[in-house]
Amino acid sequence: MSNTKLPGDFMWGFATASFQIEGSTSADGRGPSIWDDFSRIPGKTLDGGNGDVATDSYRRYKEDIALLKSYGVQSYRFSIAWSRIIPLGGRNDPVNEKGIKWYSDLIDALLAEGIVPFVTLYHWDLPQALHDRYGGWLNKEEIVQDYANYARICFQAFGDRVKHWLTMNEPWCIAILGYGRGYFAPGRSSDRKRSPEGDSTTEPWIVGHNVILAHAHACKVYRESFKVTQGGQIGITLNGDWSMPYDDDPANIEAAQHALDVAIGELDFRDPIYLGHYPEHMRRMLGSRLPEFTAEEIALVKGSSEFYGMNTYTTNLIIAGGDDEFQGLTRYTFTRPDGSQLGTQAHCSWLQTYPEGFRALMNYLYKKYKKPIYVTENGFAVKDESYMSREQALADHDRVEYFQGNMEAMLAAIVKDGVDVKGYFGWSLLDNFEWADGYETRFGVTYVDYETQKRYPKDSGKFLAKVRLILTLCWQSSNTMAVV
Ligand code: PNW
Repeated sequence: MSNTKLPGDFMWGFATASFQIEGSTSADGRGPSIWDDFSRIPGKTLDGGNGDVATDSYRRYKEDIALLKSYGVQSYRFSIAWSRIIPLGGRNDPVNEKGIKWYSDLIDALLAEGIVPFVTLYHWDLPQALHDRYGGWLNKEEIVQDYANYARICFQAFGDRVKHWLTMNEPWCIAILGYGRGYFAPGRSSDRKRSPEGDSTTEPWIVGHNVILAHAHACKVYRESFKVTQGGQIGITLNGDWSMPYDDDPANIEAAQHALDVAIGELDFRDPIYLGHYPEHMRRMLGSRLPEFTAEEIALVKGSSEFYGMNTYTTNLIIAGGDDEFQGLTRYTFTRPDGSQLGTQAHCSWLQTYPEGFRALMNYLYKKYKKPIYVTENGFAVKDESYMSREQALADHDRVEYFQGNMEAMLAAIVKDGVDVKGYFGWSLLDNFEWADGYETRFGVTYVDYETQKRYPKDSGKFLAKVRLILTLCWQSSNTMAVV
Protein backbone atom coordinates (compact mmCIF):
# COMPACT_ATOMS: atom_id res chain seq x y z
CA MET A 1 0.00 0.00 0.00
CA SER A 2 2.73 2.43 0.89
CA ASN A 3 4.18 1.85 -2.59
CA THR A 4 1.03 3.19 -4.24
CA LYS A 5 1.95 6.21 -6.24
CA LEU A 6 -0.52 9.00 -6.66
CA PRO A 7 -0.61 10.56 -10.09
CA GLY A 8 1.57 13.65 -10.44
CA ASP A 9 -0.64 14.79 -13.32
CA PHE A 10 -3.87 14.64 -11.31
CA MET A 11 -6.27 17.35 -12.50
CA TRP A 12 -7.87 19.62 -9.94
CA GLY A 13 -10.54 21.91 -11.23
CA PHE A 14 -14.02 23.34 -11.15
CA ALA A 15 -16.91 22.78 -13.53
CA THR A 16 -19.61 24.99 -15.05
CA ALA A 17 -22.04 24.79 -17.98
CA SER A 18 -22.80 27.31 -20.72
CA PHE A 19 -26.45 28.04 -20.03
CA GLN A 20 -25.88 28.23 -16.29
CA ILE A 21 -23.28 30.98 -16.45
CA GLU A 22 -22.97 32.75 -19.80
CA GLY A 23 -26.02 35.03 -20.12
CA SER A 24 -25.82 37.32 -23.20
CA THR A 25 -28.27 34.95 -24.86
CA SER A 26 -28.67 37.00 -28.00
CA ALA A 27 -25.11 38.31 -28.32
CA ASP A 28 -22.98 37.70 -31.41
CA GLY A 29 -25.58 35.68 -33.30
CA ARG A 30 -26.40 33.02 -30.70
CA GLY A 31 -29.62 31.15 -31.47
CA PRO A 32 -32.11 30.26 -28.72
CA SER A 33 -31.87 26.91 -26.92
CA ILE A 34 -34.66 24.83 -25.38
CA TRP A 35 -33.74 26.27 -21.98
CA ASP A 36 -34.27 29.87 -23.17
CA ASP A 37 -37.90 29.13 -23.96
CA PHE A 38 -38.60 26.65 -21.19
CA SER A 39 -37.28 28.85 -18.36
CA ARG A 40 -39.56 31.66 -19.53
CA ILE A 41 -42.74 29.63 -19.09
CA PRO A 42 -44.30 30.71 -15.77
CA GLY A 43 -43.85 28.09 -13.06
CA LYS A 44 -40.99 26.17 -14.68
CA THR A 45 -38.31 27.68 -12.44
CA LEU A 46 -38.75 28.14 -8.70
CA ASP A 47 -38.02 31.86 -8.63
CA GLY A 48 -39.06 32.64 -12.22
CA GLY A 49 -35.38 33.07 -13.14
CA ASN A 50 -34.03 32.50 -16.65
CA GLY A 51 -30.61 32.45 -18.34
CA ASP A 52 -30.63 35.94 -19.89
CA VAL A 53 -27.93 37.25 -17.55
CA ALA A 54 -26.93 34.29 -15.35
CA THR A 55 -23.45 35.08 -13.96
CA ASP A 56 -22.70 37.24 -17.02
CA SER A 57 -19.72 35.04 -17.81
CA TYR A 58 -19.92 35.64 -21.54
CA ARG A 59 -18.70 39.13 -20.78
CA ARG A 60 -16.79 38.42 -17.57
CA TYR A 61 -14.85 35.32 -18.58
CA LYS A 62 -11.55 36.98 -17.79
CA GLU A 63 -12.70 37.55 -14.22
CA ASP A 64 -13.68 33.90 -14.01
CA ILE A 65 -10.25 32.86 -15.21
CA ALA A 66 -8.61 35.10 -12.61
CA LEU A 67 -10.77 33.39 -10.01
CA LEU A 68 -9.72 29.94 -11.22
CA LYS A 69 -6.14 31.08 -11.03
CA SER A 70 -6.63 32.28 -7.45
CA TYR A 71 -7.90 28.80 -6.54
CA GLY A 72 -4.77 27.32 -8.13
CA VAL A 73 -6.53 24.77 -10.33
CA GLN A 74 -4.93 22.89 -13.24
CA SER A 75 -8.11 22.57 -15.24
CA TYR A 76 -11.52 24.09 -15.99
CA ARG A 77 -14.50 22.11 -17.18
CA PHE A 78 -16.94 24.24 -19.20
CA SER A 79 -19.46 23.51 -21.93
CA ILE A 80 -19.98 24.90 -25.40
CA ALA A 81 -23.42 26.22 -26.34
CA TRP A 82 -24.35 24.44 -29.60
CA SER A 83 -26.53 27.40 -30.64
CA ARG A 84 -23.58 29.81 -30.43
CA ILE A 85 -21.67 27.63 -32.92
CA ILE A 86 -24.63 26.79 -35.19
CA PRO A 87 -27.53 29.09 -34.23
CA LEU A 88 -30.13 26.85 -35.91
CA GLY A 89 -28.26 23.68 -34.98
CA GLY A 90 -28.50 21.57 -38.15
CA ARG A 91 -25.86 20.15 -40.46
CA ASN A 92 -27.00 22.36 -43.35
CA ASP A 93 -27.40 25.50 -41.25
CA PRO A 94 -24.84 28.31 -41.19
CA VAL A 95 -21.91 28.23 -38.78
CA ASN A 96 -21.47 31.32 -36.59
CA GLU A 97 -17.84 32.47 -36.69
CA LYS A 98 -18.40 34.88 -33.80
CA GLY A 99 -19.46 32.01 -31.55
CA ILE A 100 -16.39 30.03 -32.54
CA LYS A 101 -14.21 33.04 -31.84
CA TRP A 102 -15.62 33.51 -28.35
CA TYR A 103 -14.79 29.95 -27.27
CA SER A 104 -11.48 30.13 -29.05
CA ASP A 105 -10.57 33.24 -27.05
CA LEU A 106 -11.70 31.58 -23.84
CA ILE A 107 -9.50 28.56 -24.55
CA ASP A 108 -6.50 30.75 -25.37
CA ALA A 109 -7.00 32.80 -22.23
CA LEU A 110 -7.15 29.64 -20.10
CA LEU A 111 -4.04 28.17 -21.68
CA ALA A 112 -2.19 31.45 -21.21
CA GLU A 113 -2.76 30.98 -17.47
CA GLY A 114 -1.70 27.34 -17.59
CA ILE A 115 -5.26 26.04 -17.13
CA VAL A 116 -6.24 22.97 -19.17
CA PRO A 117 -9.64 23.23 -20.88
CA PHE A 118 -11.90 20.19 -20.24
CA VAL A 119 -14.77 20.68 -22.66
CA THR A 120 -18.33 19.37 -22.62
CA LEU A 121 -20.02 19.50 -26.03
CA TYR A 122 -23.57 19.18 -24.75
CA HIS A 123 -24.83 20.31 -21.35
CA TRP A 124 -28.57 20.38 -22.08
CA ASP A 125 -28.93 23.52 -24.21
CA LEU A 126 -30.26 22.01 -27.45
CA PRO A 127 -30.84 24.56 -30.22
CA GLN A 128 -34.56 25.36 -30.06
CA ALA A 129 -34.71 25.22 -33.87
CA LEU A 130 -33.94 21.48 -33.84
CA HIS A 131 -36.68 20.83 -31.31
CA ASP A 132 -39.14 22.79 -33.47
CA ARG A 133 -37.94 21.31 -36.75
CA TYR A 134 -38.09 17.60 -35.96
CA GLY A 135 -38.55 16.96 -32.25
CA GLY A 136 -34.89 17.24 -31.24
CA TRP A 137 -33.66 14.21 -29.32
CA LEU A 138 -36.75 12.19 -30.23
CA ASN A 139 -35.69 11.97 -33.88
CA LYS A 140 -32.84 9.50 -34.27
CA GLU A 141 -32.08 9.92 -37.97
CA GLU A 142 -31.76 13.69 -37.74
CA ILE A 143 -30.31 14.39 -34.32
CA VAL A 144 -27.49 11.87 -34.55
CA GLN A 145 -26.22 13.42 -37.78
CA ASP A 146 -26.70 16.99 -36.59
CA TYR A 147 -24.90 16.33 -33.34
CA ALA A 148 -22.01 14.57 -35.09
CA ASN A 149 -21.69 17.53 -37.45
CA TYR A 150 -21.65 19.99 -34.54
CA ALA A 151 -19.02 17.89 -32.76
CA ARG A 152 -16.86 17.81 -35.92
CA ILE A 153 -16.94 21.60 -36.15
CA CYS A 154 -15.80 21.86 -32.53
CA PHE A 155 -12.97 19.33 -33.00
CA GLN A 156 -11.87 21.24 -36.07
CA ALA A 157 -12.02 24.65 -34.44
CA PHE A 158 -10.67 23.87 -30.97
CA GLY A 159 -9.02 20.43 -31.07
CA ASP A 160 -5.56 21.83 -31.68
CA ARG A 161 -5.78 23.18 -28.11
CA VAL A 162 -8.47 21.03 -26.42
CA LYS A 163 -7.26 17.54 -25.48
CA HIS A 164 -10.11 16.51 -23.15
CA TRP A 165 -13.60 16.13 -24.60
CA LEU A 166 -16.87 15.12 -22.99
CA THR A 167 -19.64 14.42 -25.47
CA MET A 168 -22.66 14.61 -23.17
CA ASN A 169 -23.46 15.68 -19.67
CA GLU A 170 -25.74 13.23 -17.84
CA PRO A 171 -27.93 11.39 -20.36
CA TRP A 172 -30.16 10.35 -17.43
CA CYS A 173 -31.13 13.98 -16.79
CA ILE A 174 -31.62 14.71 -20.49
CA ALA A 175 -33.91 11.72 -20.94
CA ILE A 176 -35.71 11.29 -17.62
CA LEU A 177 -35.97 14.87 -16.38
CA GLY A 178 -36.55 16.32 -19.86
CA TYR A 179 -38.95 13.74 -21.32
CA GLY A 180 -40.14 11.64 -18.37
CA ARG A 181 -40.70 13.76 -15.29
CA GLY A 182 -40.85 16.94 -17.37
CA TYR A 183 -38.91 19.01 -14.81
CA PHE A 184 -36.24 20.09 -17.31
CA ALA A 185 -36.44 21.45 -20.87
CA PRO A 186 -38.18 20.59 -23.09
CA GLY A 187 -40.46 19.58 -20.22
CA ARG A 188 -42.35 16.77 -21.92
CA SER A 189 -44.30 14.34 -19.74
CA SER A 190 -47.47 12.24 -19.57
CA ASP A 191 -48.54 14.49 -16.70
CA ARG A 192 -50.98 16.81 -18.46
CA LYS A 193 -50.82 19.33 -15.62
CA ARG A 194 -47.18 19.76 -16.56
CA SER A 195 -47.15 19.39 -20.29
CA PRO A 196 -49.67 19.33 -23.14
CA GLU A 197 -47.57 16.72 -24.91
CA GLY A 198 -45.32 13.80 -24.13
CA ASP A 199 -45.34 10.14 -23.13
CA SER A 200 -43.28 9.32 -20.06
CA THR A 201 -43.53 5.59 -20.70
CA THR A 202 -41.72 5.66 -24.04
CA GLU A 203 -40.01 8.99 -24.78
CA PRO A 204 -37.26 8.87 -22.13
CA TRP A 205 -36.05 5.52 -23.47
CA ILE A 206 -36.08 6.74 -27.06
CA VAL A 207 -34.21 9.91 -26.08
CA GLY A 208 -31.67 8.04 -23.96
CA HIS A 209 -31.02 5.67 -26.83
CA ASN A 210 -30.51 8.54 -29.29
CA VAL A 211 -28.25 10.43 -26.90
CA ILE A 212 -25.99 7.37 -26.64
CA LEU A 213 -25.93 6.95 -30.40
CA ALA A 214 -25.12 10.62 -30.93
CA HIS A 215 -22.31 10.33 -28.40
CA ALA A 216 -20.96 7.22 -30.14
CA HIS A 217 -21.05 8.88 -33.56
CA ALA A 218 -19.17 11.91 -32.27
CA CYS A 219 -16.52 9.59 -30.82
CA LYS A 220 -16.22 7.87 -34.19
CA VAL A 221 -15.72 11.21 -35.93
CA TYR A 222 -13.05 12.12 -33.38
CA ARG A 223 -11.21 8.83 -33.69
CA GLU A 224 -11.33 8.70 -37.47
CA SER A 225 -10.43 12.27 -38.27
CA PHE A 226 -8.82 14.00 -35.30
CA LYS A 227 -7.45 11.77 -32.57
CA VAL A 228 -4.23 10.79 -34.32
CA THR A 229 -3.25 14.33 -35.24
CA GLN A 230 -4.64 16.10 -32.18
CA GLY A 231 -3.81 13.44 -29.60
CA GLY A 232 -6.73 14.05 -27.22
CA GLN A 233 -9.17 11.87 -25.30
CA ILE A 234 -12.94 11.63 -25.57
CA GLY A 235 -15.56 10.27 -23.21
CA ILE A 236 -18.99 10.83 -21.74
CA THR A 237 -20.04 11.95 -18.28
CA LEU A 238 -22.80 10.11 -16.44
CA ASN A 239 -24.59 10.91 -13.22
CA GLY A 240 -25.17 8.31 -10.57
CA ASP A 241 -25.35 8.17 -6.83
CA TRP A 242 -24.50 5.34 -4.48
CA SER A 243 -27.34 3.10 -3.23
CA MET A 244 -27.47 1.28 0.11
CA PRO A 245 -30.14 -1.07 1.45
CA TYR A 246 -32.47 0.65 3.90
CA ASP A 247 -32.03 -2.24 6.37
CA ASP A 248 -31.05 -5.93 6.31
CA ASP A 249 -34.34 -7.13 4.87
CA PRO A 250 -33.29 -9.32 1.89
CA ALA A 251 -35.87 -7.59 -0.31
CA ASN A 252 -34.24 -4.23 0.39
CA ILE A 253 -30.75 -5.65 -0.13
CA GLU A 254 -31.87 -6.88 -3.52
CA ALA A 255 -33.61 -3.57 -4.23
CA ALA A 256 -30.42 -1.63 -3.49
CA GLN A 257 -28.63 -3.67 -6.14
CA HIS A 258 -31.54 -3.05 -8.49
CA ALA A 259 -31.47 0.66 -7.82
CA LEU A 260 -27.75 0.62 -8.56
CA ASP A 261 -28.24 -1.44 -11.68
CA VAL A 262 -30.98 0.81 -12.86
CA ALA A 263 -29.73 4.18 -11.77
CA ILE A 264 -26.14 3.50 -12.61
CA GLY A 265 -25.84 0.55 -14.96
CA GLU A 266 -28.93 0.93 -17.01
CA LEU A 267 -30.87 4.11 -16.92
CA ASP A 268 -27.90 6.25 -17.33
CA PHE A 269 -26.51 4.02 -19.96
CA ARG A 270 -23.19 2.86 -18.62
CA ASP A 271 -23.72 -0.73 -19.59
CA PRO A 272 -24.30 -0.18 -23.32
CA ILE A 273 -21.31 2.14 -23.48
CA TYR A 274 -18.89 0.11 -21.43
CA LEU A 275 -20.21 -3.45 -21.75
CA GLY A 276 -22.10 -3.36 -25.03
CA HIS A 277 -25.69 -4.16 -24.02
CA TYR A 278 -28.66 -2.96 -21.99
CA PRO A 279 -28.83 -5.10 -18.85
CA GLU A 280 -31.37 -7.84 -18.35
CA HIS A 281 -33.26 -5.99 -15.61
CA MET A 282 -33.96 -3.03 -17.86
CA ARG A 283 -35.13 -5.23 -20.71
CA ARG A 284 -37.49 -7.04 -18.36
CA MET A 285 -38.87 -3.82 -16.91
CA LEU A 286 -39.45 -2.07 -20.24
CA GLY A 287 -40.00 -4.90 -22.72
CA SER A 288 -40.72 -3.60 -26.20
CA ARG A 289 -40.57 0.02 -24.98
CA LEU A 290 -36.78 -0.25 -24.91
CA PRO A 291 -35.36 0.58 -28.35
CA GLU A 292 -33.03 -2.01 -29.83
CA PHE A 293 -29.51 -1.37 -31.01
CA THR A 294 -28.65 -2.84 -34.40
CA ALA A 295 -25.45 -4.90 -34.46
CA GLU A 296 -23.74 -2.04 -36.24
CA GLU A 297 -24.89 0.50 -33.65
CA ILE A 298 -23.78 -1.52 -30.69
CA ALA A 299 -20.38 -2.02 -32.26
CA LEU A 300 -20.13 1.75 -32.37
CA VAL A 301 -21.42 2.30 -28.85
CA LYS A 302 -19.38 -0.34 -27.04
CA GLY A 303 -16.07 1.02 -25.83
CA SER A 304 -16.87 4.49 -27.15
CA SER A 305 -15.85 6.24 -23.93
CA GLU A 306 -12.13 6.21 -23.22
CA PHE A 307 -12.49 7.08 -19.55
CA TYR A 308 -15.22 7.23 -16.98
CA GLY A 309 -16.72 10.71 -16.45
CA MET A 310 -18.36 10.55 -13.03
CA ASN A 311 -20.85 13.11 -11.77
CA THR A 312 -21.99 12.18 -8.28
CA TYR A 313 -23.52 14.03 -5.39
CA THR A 314 -25.05 11.76 -2.76
CA THR A 315 -26.12 8.32 -1.49
CA ASN A 316 -29.67 6.99 -1.16
CA LEU A 317 -31.14 4.37 1.17
CA ILE A 318 -33.22 1.99 -0.89
CA ILE A 319 -36.53 0.31 -0.08
CA ALA A 320 -38.00 -2.36 -2.38
CA GLY A 321 -41.23 -1.61 -4.22
CA GLY A 322 -43.09 1.31 -5.68
CA ASP A 323 -43.94 1.93 -9.31
CA ASP A 324 -41.28 4.46 -10.27
CA GLU A 325 -39.53 3.07 -13.34
CA PHE A 326 -37.06 5.94 -13.26
CA GLN A 327 -35.77 4.52 -9.97
CA GLY A 328 -35.91 0.91 -11.09
CA LEU A 329 -39.12 0.24 -9.10
CA THR A 330 -37.56 1.15 -5.76
CA ARG A 331 -38.09 3.97 -3.25
CA TYR A 332 -35.38 6.35 -2.01
CA THR A 333 -34.97 7.82 1.46
CA PHE A 334 -32.35 9.55 3.62
CA THR A 335 -34.07 8.56 6.88
CA ARG A 336 -32.65 5.47 8.54
CA PRO A 337 -34.97 2.97 10.30
CA ASP A 338 -34.08 4.58 13.66
CA GLY A 339 -35.27 7.96 12.38
CA SER A 340 -31.80 9.51 12.05
CA GLN A 341 -30.64 11.16 8.84
CA LEU A 342 -27.92 9.73 6.62
CA GLY A 343 -26.05 13.04 6.51
CA THR A 344 -26.41 16.80 6.43
CA GLN A 345 -29.35 18.02 4.34
CA ALA A 346 -28.64 20.32 1.38
CA HIS A 347 -30.95 23.00 0.02
CA CYS A 348 -32.27 20.58 -2.62
CA SER A 349 -34.29 17.66 -1.31
CA TRP A 350 -32.27 15.02 -3.24
CA LEU A 351 -28.91 15.78 -1.64
CA GLN A 352 -27.29 14.86 1.69
CA THR A 353 -23.63 14.38 2.62
CA TYR A 354 -22.29 10.82 2.85
CA PRO A 355 -18.57 10.45 2.05
CA GLU A 356 -18.52 6.68 2.61
CA GLY A 357 -20.91 6.36 -0.32
CA PHE A 358 -18.55 8.35 -2.54
CA ARG A 359 -15.73 5.92 -1.79
CA ALA A 360 -17.96 2.88 -2.27
CA LEU A 361 -19.23 4.18 -5.62
CA MET A 362 -15.72 4.78 -6.94
CA ASN A 363 -14.77 1.23 -6.03
CA TYR A 364 -17.93 -0.19 -7.60
CA LEU A 365 -17.48 1.70 -10.88
CA TYR A 366 -13.80 0.95 -11.20
CA LYS A 367 -14.30 -2.76 -10.60
CA LYS A 368 -17.27 -3.00 -12.94
CA TYR A 369 -16.13 -0.89 -15.89
CA LYS A 370 -12.34 -0.89 -15.44
CA LYS A 371 -11.79 2.61 -16.79
CA PRO A 372 -9.81 5.48 -15.29
CA ILE A 373 -12.17 7.89 -13.56
CA TYR A 374 -12.47 11.65 -13.80
CA VAL A 375 -14.82 13.04 -11.17
CA THR A 376 -16.36 15.65 -13.45
CA GLU A 377 -18.85 17.01 -10.88
CA ASN A 378 -19.26 16.81 -7.13
CA GLY A 379 -20.69 19.48 -4.89
CA PHE A 380 -23.18 20.72 -2.34
CA ALA A 381 -25.82 23.45 -1.96
CA VAL A 382 -26.00 24.79 1.59
CA LYS A 383 -29.54 24.93 2.96
CA ASP A 384 -31.09 28.40 2.82
CA GLU A 385 -27.88 30.02 1.57
CA SER A 386 -29.91 32.31 -0.68
CA TYR A 387 -31.74 33.75 2.32
CA MET A 388 -28.56 34.54 4.25
CA SER A 389 -26.53 37.73 4.27
CA ARG A 390 -23.47 37.53 2.08
CA GLU A 391 -21.24 37.33 5.12
CA GLN A 392 -23.15 34.32 6.44
CA ALA A 393 -23.17 32.65 3.04
CA LEU A 394 -19.40 32.96 2.73
CA ALA A 395 -18.94 30.93 5.92
CA ASP A 396 -20.30 27.81 4.19
CA HIS A 397 -19.49 25.29 6.85
CA ASP A 398 -21.68 22.47 5.48
CA ARG A 399 -20.08 22.70 2.04
CA VAL A 400 -16.59 22.64 3.59
CA GLU A 401 -17.60 19.55 5.55
CA TYR A 402 -18.94 17.93 2.36
CA PHE A 403 -15.72 18.55 0.43
CA GLN A 404 -13.53 17.53 3.34
CA GLY A 405 -15.35 14.22 3.71
CA ASN A 406 -15.26 13.53 0.00
CA MET A 407 -11.58 14.47 -0.32
CA GLU A 408 -10.72 11.97 2.40
CA ALA A 409 -12.94 9.36 0.76
CA MET A 410 -11.33 9.94 -2.63
CA LEU A 411 -7.80 9.72 -1.27
CA ALA A 412 -8.69 6.49 0.50
CA ALA A 413 -10.14 5.12 -2.75
CA ILE A 414 -6.98 6.03 -4.63
CA VAL A 415 -4.32 5.12 -2.11
CA LYS A 416 -5.90 2.32 -0.11
CA ASP A 417 -8.28 0.76 -2.63
CA GLY A 418 -6.21 1.32 -5.78
CA VAL A 419 -8.92 3.08 -7.80
CA ASP A 420 -7.47 4.94 -10.79
CA VAL A 421 -8.80 8.50 -10.36
CA LYS A 422 -7.32 11.05 -12.75
CA GLY A 423 -9.06 14.25 -11.73
CA TYR A 424 -11.62 16.00 -9.56
CA PHE A 425 -13.86 18.90 -10.58
CA GLY A 426 -15.95 20.58 -7.91
CA TRP A 427 -19.42 21.75 -8.89
CA SER A 428 -19.37 24.65 -9.22
CA LEU A 429 -16.89 27.49 -9.70
CA LEU A 430 -19.72 29.98 -9.13
CA ASP A 431 -23.25 30.16 -7.85
CA ASN A 432 -25.26 30.03 -11.05
CA PHE A 433 -28.57 29.27 -12.80
CA GLU A 434 -29.53 26.00 -11.15
CA TRP A 435 -32.02 24.86 -13.82
CA ALA A 436 -35.53 24.33 -12.45
CA ASP A 437 -34.41 25.83 -9.11
CA GLY A 438 -33.55 29.12 -10.82
CA TYR A 439 -31.11 31.16 -8.71
CA GLU A 440 -32.53 30.00 -5.43
CA THR A 441 -30.16 27.03 -4.99
CA ARG A 442 -26.48 27.95 -4.79
CA PHE A 443 -23.81 25.35 -5.62
CA GLY A 444 -20.82 27.70 -5.98
CA VAL A 445 -17.57 27.75 -4.07
CA THR A 446 -17.75 31.42 -5.05
CA TYR A 447 -20.64 33.63 -3.98
CA VAL A 448 -22.23 35.68 -6.75
CA ASP A 449 -24.04 38.87 -5.80
CA TYR A 450 -26.59 38.92 -8.62
CA GLU A 451 -27.21 42.66 -8.18
CA THR A 452 -23.63 43.63 -8.92
CA GLN A 453 -22.30 40.38 -10.44
CA LYS A 454 -19.39 40.60 -8.03
CA ARG A 455 -17.74 37.33 -7.06
CA TYR A 456 -16.65 36.48 -3.49
CA PRO A 457 -14.74 33.27 -2.62
CA LYS A 458 -16.55 31.23 0.02
CA ASP A 459 -14.71 29.32 2.74
CA SER A 460 -15.16 26.14 0.68
CA GLY A 461 -13.30 27.66 -2.27
CA LYS A 462 -10.43 28.65 0.00
CA PHE A 463 -10.52 25.23 1.65
CA LEU A 464 -10.24 23.36 -1.66
CA ALA A 465 -7.42 25.63 -2.80
CA LYS A 466 -5.51 24.75 0.37
CA VAL A 467 -6.19 21.02 0.07
CA ARG A 468 -5.03 21.05 -3.53
CA LEU A 469 -1.84 22.87 -2.63
CA ILE A 470 -0.96 20.53 0.24
CA LEU A 471 -1.70 17.40 -1.77
CA THR A 472 0.25 18.59 -4.79
CA LEU A 473 3.26 19.30 -2.61
CA CYS A 474 2.94 15.91 -0.91
CA TRP A 475 2.63 14.13 -4.22
CA GLN A 476 5.68 15.86 -5.50
CA SER A 477 7.68 14.70 -2.52
CA SER A 478 5.81 11.32 -2.64
CA ASN A 479 4.93 11.77 0.99
CA THR A 480 1.35 10.83 0.37
CA MET A 481 0.65 8.50 3.21
CA ALA A 482 1.21 11.23 5.76
CA VAL A 483 -1.81 13.04 4.44
CA VAL A 484 -4.06 10.06 4.04
C1 PNW B 1 -26.11 18.15 -12.32
N1 PNW B 1 -31.02 15.07 -9.37
O1 PNW B 1 -27.47 17.95 -12.46
C2 PNW B 1 -25.75 19.01 -13.53
O2 PNW B 1 -24.79 18.43 -14.37
C3 PNW B 1 -25.44 20.42 -13.21
O3 PNW B 1 -25.65 21.22 -14.35
C4 PNW B 1 -26.23 20.87 -12.00
O4 PNW B 1 -26.14 22.23 -11.75
C5 PNW B 1 -25.73 20.05 -10.83
O5 PNW B 1 -25.84 18.67 -11.08
C6 PNW B 1 -26.41 20.35 -9.50
O6 PNW B 1 -27.77 20.00 -9.55
C7 PNW B 1 -28.28 17.22 -11.63
O7 PNW B 1 -32.21 15.46 -9.33
C8 PNW B 1 -29.58 17.64 -11.52
O8 PNW B 1 -30.66 14.03 -8.75
C9 PNW B 1 -30.48 16.92 -10.78
C10 PNW B 1 -30.08 15.77 -10.13
C11 PNW B 1 -28.77 15.35 -10.24
C12 PNW B 1 -27.87 16.08 -10.98
